[in-house]
Amino acid sequence: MGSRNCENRRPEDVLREAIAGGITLFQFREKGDCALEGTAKLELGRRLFTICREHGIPFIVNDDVELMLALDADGLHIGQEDGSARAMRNRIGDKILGISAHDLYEARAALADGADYLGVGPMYETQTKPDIREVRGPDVIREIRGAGIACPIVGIGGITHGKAAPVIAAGANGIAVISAISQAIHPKEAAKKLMQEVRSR
Ligand code: 3NM
Repeated sequence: MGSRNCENRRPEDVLREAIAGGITLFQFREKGDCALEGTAKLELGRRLFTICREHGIPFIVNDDVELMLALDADGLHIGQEDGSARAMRNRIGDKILGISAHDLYEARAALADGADYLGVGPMYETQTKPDIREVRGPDVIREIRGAGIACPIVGIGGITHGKAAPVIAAGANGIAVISAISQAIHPKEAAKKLMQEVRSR
């Protein structure tokens, strides 16, 4: 999540509520129209990182290795279009490296390049990311697991309450969501319900 996903609320408040609702990891993803850049992005990242630290929540930076290194955050997440995964692995040492994968081929390549976990999506249609790939649903995760890949996997893309369980049933360890929490009227309650659904599997 980043500032663009929070409508007219402060990202700090949304994050605090999400943590109170039980999220287990946070990824700072400052993207989209009018996304913050430079010092403003660094400062928001620092404030959100501080909140995560206070609550023992790992903090991953999306697609900005310089920011990740500047904050000494817990890890970096990159997509397929974000440069060489192997080069990123070399730059961040033993920090967490997450890579987005959309099929078995990309999953294998990501692990060969040093990914610690995979974000697999899009599970469902979503308005949050304009340039998503074809929606193939939880079956992609089933296919990756079927090939013997045992690394941590989170499903992502359009996951809302009621749609998390099929993702976990397909073999994911968890789910990654933006709007289902950041756009909820009560982010804490939204996170809590999603967590219950994930844990009920
Ligand atoms: N990556 P929401 S889908 C950031 O398919 C992102 O790789 C995706 O937001 C992928 O939970 C997505 O609001 C958007 O749908 C996730």
